[in-house]
Amino acid sequence: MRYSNTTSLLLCGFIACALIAAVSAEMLPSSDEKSAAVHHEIPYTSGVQQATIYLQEYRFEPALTTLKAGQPARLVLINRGNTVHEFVTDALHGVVVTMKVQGTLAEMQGLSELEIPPGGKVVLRFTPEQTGEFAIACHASMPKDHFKQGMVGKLLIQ
Ligand SMILES: [Cu+2]
Repeated sequence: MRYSNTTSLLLCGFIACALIAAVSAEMLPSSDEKSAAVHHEIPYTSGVQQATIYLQEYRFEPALTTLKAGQPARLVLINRGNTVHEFVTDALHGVVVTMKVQGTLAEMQGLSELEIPPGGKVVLRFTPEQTGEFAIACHASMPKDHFKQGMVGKLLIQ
């Protein structure tokens, strides 16, 4: 019961703690919904840049996503493949990221790796800080090595 749907999305590094906290908070009675571990999504405004990246066998679509530094961003990651895919990047190192997964919100300092199950959708909110060209990659290995199959892309922050 403790590990329900949300476990299908496995997280690594910094975010593991944040997700566990968020999942725990989700289980609390509604009066406790405003637990410190769960943050409400930043309200949508017209100043938010938006992008969607689809993950599938064996590529990111589009392969290149461009965001502006200093402007709030909403980045949607959707696995439309038939196997688990990863979103691995250095672009969000040290950046405060609010992540929404299956209705659960969590805020974390930095994000380096996400594992997204088939049909899974993750919404990331953050303000890109550092400009540069950052690789995004999938290092999943089932049924074969996704990285070797060419599952790499770029996040260009200008
Ligand atoms: Cu993959």
